[in-house]
Amino acid sequence: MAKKALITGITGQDGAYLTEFLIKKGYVVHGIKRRSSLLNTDRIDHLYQDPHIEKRDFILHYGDLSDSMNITRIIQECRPDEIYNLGAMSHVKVSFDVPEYTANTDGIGTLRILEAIRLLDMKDHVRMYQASTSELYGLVREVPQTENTPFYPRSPYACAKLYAYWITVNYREAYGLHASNGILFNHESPIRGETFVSRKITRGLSRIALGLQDRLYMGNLSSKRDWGHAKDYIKAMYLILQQEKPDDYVIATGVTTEVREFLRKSFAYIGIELVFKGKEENETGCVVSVDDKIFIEKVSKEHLEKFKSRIKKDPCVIKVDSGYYRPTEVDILLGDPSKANEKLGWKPQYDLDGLISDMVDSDLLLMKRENYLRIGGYNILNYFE
Ligand code: NAP
Ligand code: G4F
Repeated sequence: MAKKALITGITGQDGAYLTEFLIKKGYVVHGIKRRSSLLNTDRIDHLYQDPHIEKRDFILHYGDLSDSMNITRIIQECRPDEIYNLGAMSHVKVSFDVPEYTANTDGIGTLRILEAIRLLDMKDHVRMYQASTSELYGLVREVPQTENTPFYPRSPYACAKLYAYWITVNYREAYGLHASNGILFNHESPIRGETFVSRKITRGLSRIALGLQDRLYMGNLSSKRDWGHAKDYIKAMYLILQQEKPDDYVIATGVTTEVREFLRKSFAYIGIELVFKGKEENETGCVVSVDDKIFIEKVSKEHLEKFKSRIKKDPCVIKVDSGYYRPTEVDILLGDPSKANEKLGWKPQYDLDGLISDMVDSDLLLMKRENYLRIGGYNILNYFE
């Protein structure tokens, strides 16, 4: 019998990669998607199977983490061997705008799954993964952060995830559930949501190079993150659930980088050298040189001259807009993944340069398509992410 996995948040970045990974391993994957007025399954459409086919290994259910009866019914019907709880309102800045919704989905949503497992008497049958986060460390108590570093959440998102973390530990200790937390540091990819900083940069850079946009407005350039690739991180989720005993693990690369440096590296990848001047709201990132050969190889010869003539008039392609600042910021995240290295045998394959090249290559392709549409007379929207 094939193993069955149930994934909440299957339409998200991690849900999509994990589904692909588990199907390749021979799993039958069930996923919970939200009803929306427009289809929101872009990231998993390539896996879609006609519901009329008899033996499917990919099945979607309508549902929502705010609806306990729905969650309980789906778990009862699927009877999964493994549950990956990835569903969440996952944007830190947005959580300040929708704090109650975030607490309900990200915090109580986790409780709803744990309670369903308990009430359905499935604790000896099912293993559960909780998508915990390095945001729990917030105002960090030590650098680097390990499984033993105390938490100090700095946003409604992190507070909701703090509850989810501890309720997972509590159900493990109180009822003997095989429930584990993966404390994952930031992980990105070509299918990362467009409003997270990495994707905002790689999309914005591609649009600037192709003349679809003049500049990028950014928030805090000095914060530091430990960035990895989502393709590596979903493997850690799987490994955590294959352990005989449930436990909590830090998943990180062990390298931290400023947002400013992420920008510099991304632009350099297509041959544009940026220099940053000024402070805080007055800081700008300006083009000081262009490597023609690299730009032509990555973008095109046609766009090189146009780009150069544009930056002659205004070389400052990065400006700061304090509207993107958060009421309370997490200044530095740096994870120590030693436990995961040793116990799970997990090691990331991608470094930051590999991540950036994957994302920029993919966004350049996407934006070239936008440019063809523009040339064909279609209306191209401006994005303010
Ligand atoms: P993501 O791309 O934002 O995906 C979130 C998923 O949750 C989407 O499928 C979304 O559905 C779904 N969702 C949102 N609200 C829901 C609700 N009320 N009920 C059911 N589903 C809901 O996030 P991700 O980057 O893949 O991250 C996966 C998980 O890991 C999240 O829990 C996140 O908080 C956590 N995490 C992420 C990172 C990271 O760096 N990526 C690091 C640590 C922890 P729609 O598509 O309909 O919006
Ligand atoms: O990309 P971000 O929005 O990610 P953040 O806040 O670190 O959260 C992500 O990682 C967490 C793991 O640590 C996850 F739990 C969470 O679900 C999410 O996936 O911002 C990264 C940094 C922040 O310090 C932010 O202030 O980049 C800074 N930043 C600077 N300018 C910006 C911008 N962030 C965004 N989103 N947009 C900007 O223009």
